[in-house]
Amino acid sequence: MPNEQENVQDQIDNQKMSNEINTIVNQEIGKEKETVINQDAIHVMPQKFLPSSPKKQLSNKQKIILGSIAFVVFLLIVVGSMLLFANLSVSNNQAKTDQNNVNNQVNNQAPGEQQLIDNSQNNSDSNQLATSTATSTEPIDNTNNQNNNGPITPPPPPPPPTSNNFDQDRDDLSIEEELIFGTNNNDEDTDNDGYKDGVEVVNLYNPLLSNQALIHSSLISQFSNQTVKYVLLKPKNWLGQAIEGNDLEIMFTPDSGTGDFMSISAEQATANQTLQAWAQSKASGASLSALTLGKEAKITALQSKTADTHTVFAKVNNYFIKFTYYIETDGNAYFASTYLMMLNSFSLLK
Ligand SMILES: [Ca+2]
Ligand SMILES: [Ca+2]
Ligand SMILES: [Ca+2]
Repeated sequence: MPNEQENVQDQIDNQKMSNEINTIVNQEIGKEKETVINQDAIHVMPQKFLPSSPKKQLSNKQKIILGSIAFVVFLLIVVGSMLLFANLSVSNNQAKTDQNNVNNQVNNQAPGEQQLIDNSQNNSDSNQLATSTATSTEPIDNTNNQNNNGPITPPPPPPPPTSNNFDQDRDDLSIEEELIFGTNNNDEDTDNDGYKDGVEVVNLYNPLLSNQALIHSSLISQFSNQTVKYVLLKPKNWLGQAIEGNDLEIMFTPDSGTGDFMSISAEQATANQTLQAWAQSKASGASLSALTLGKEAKITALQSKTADTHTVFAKVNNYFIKFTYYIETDGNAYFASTYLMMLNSFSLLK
């Protein structure tokens, strides 16, 4: 019996051992199979078919913080925009105020003051007119230059000549005029009598000879109109002719090529129209002020001129006349002193 039991026990042990061995062998075989299968089953799915990785979900705390930051940034943008807009509005208002102030200053400027400035900007006429009257016993009527609103600001000094060649010796005669009167372009007082060349010409004195009237100069001639009955001096080489045979329209043409010219047009005066009304109708809206025409003739009727003195109105016998200096488009009054000389020499024929 004991032998039988030992045999049974041996069989059992052998069976266990056999099972364990089988188990171990099977495990090893399985590993090998698994390894072989895994090597054969290598398969890479294209990335586009793979499910995307889930996004991180924000926590509620993070959401609150991000929302607060966005709100603060939005507030800053709004406040900044409002400040910028307000600043621009203030700047615009300030600019408008400044412009209004400038306009008010201009509008408040007295007409007489504006005229003084305009005259000073004119290259030489007003200065020459002032110079001519300085040596004359006949004062110019300056009543229109008076300012009732306060003191008049003195006009600025006259601007320099537009070019060095225009009037380089500053005697109020341009180069063209120095040629007309035979004076020295580099000497303000050619005959050394103490009076500038231009001053002598405007006041009807010969700038080449001391104390001689201009009418005796060989460079000057008289022009007379027998219809309207006036006479005046003109440069000898200038053409003075009736336009289309009509003695009422006279044109004076310089012999130089500057394009400047002068004209005297006359119109029969009517009993029911004053010179001032007629002149205003011809002045194209320009303001008129008083002027003494023809110092030699002592014309007593009211005469007037435009602000630049380049148009003068007068009543001569039974005619209204308009005496105009037309300046070529370059703006230089080449014959300003000659024009004043002609105005001052204007007189009535007996
Ligand atoms: Ca000169
Ligand atoms: Ca000179
Ligand atoms: Ca002189």
